[in-house]
Amino acid sequence: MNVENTFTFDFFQYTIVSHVFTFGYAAMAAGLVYFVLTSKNSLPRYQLSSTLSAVVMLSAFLELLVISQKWDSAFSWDGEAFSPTGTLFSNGYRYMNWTIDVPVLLLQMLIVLGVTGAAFRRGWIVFTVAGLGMIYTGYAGQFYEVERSAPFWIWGSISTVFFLVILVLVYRTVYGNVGRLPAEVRPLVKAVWWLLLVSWMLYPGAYLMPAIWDSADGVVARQITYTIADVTSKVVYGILLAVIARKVSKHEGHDEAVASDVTMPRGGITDVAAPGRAA
Ligand code: RET
Repeated sequence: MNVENTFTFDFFQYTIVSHVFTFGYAAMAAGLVYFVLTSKNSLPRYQLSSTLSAVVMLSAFLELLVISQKWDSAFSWDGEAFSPTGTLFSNGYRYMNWTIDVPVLLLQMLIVLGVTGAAFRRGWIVFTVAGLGMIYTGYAGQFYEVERSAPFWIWGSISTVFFLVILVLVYRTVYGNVGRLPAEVRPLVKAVWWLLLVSWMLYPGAYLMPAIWDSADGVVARQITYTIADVTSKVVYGILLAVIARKVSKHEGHDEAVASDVTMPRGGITDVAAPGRAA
């Protein structure tokens, strides 16, 4: 049972959540187009990362569409407010979506940062095991969020231990590999760490929201938090990795990466476009 089902919502609260969900799945659909169409701009060894971003986009698109439909059917206007219909809204779908997305997002990082061999296999195993441990213990805990009894706190704490393991390994992966990459992408690689840290921290924040702000407004804040977390940890993160992959590919002379660089001045075009110059 999630706290969403324990409140009635005024027109603004209900509608804002509805709109936020729509933004969420629209962003995933948009991301899907971007990742499919730009994957060839990088060397073949990085293209799997774009494919994996597309997998993340499709799974999140479907999950957010379902959750949005649940929201619509879980509440109806009774003349004064949107009140529960008896059909339950559930954040549990999110956890099932993370089962796919968390291991895949971390795998993408290993690919783009050029981790290979035994380090790649070890990283992939630790990320997957710790990721699933984090998700399923959190999933167990969220069933107790209404009463916030012991299991809510115990499962939440165990989940946090797995989360810390992941963060340590992400930090080591980023800072252990940044030096091998071309100088121009190093700030972007460090940005991967900061983006992941900040965007992933929003999820435990959303888990704790019922304990911090147990009201209809708290529900609105929680769904906005989840949506910001989803768009930053999946779409923005995927774009950042795609840009790093393209820049490294360009550095290594990959034709498509050179040709698709929109920031490179091209003689003829610059001449025509330059204002105040005789043709
Ligand atoms: C839970 C339970 C409470 C404690 C912690 C949690 C962490 C969740 C995280 C989820 C990340 C999800 C991502 C999904 C992208 O698709 C499970 C809420 C620490 C970090 C990145």
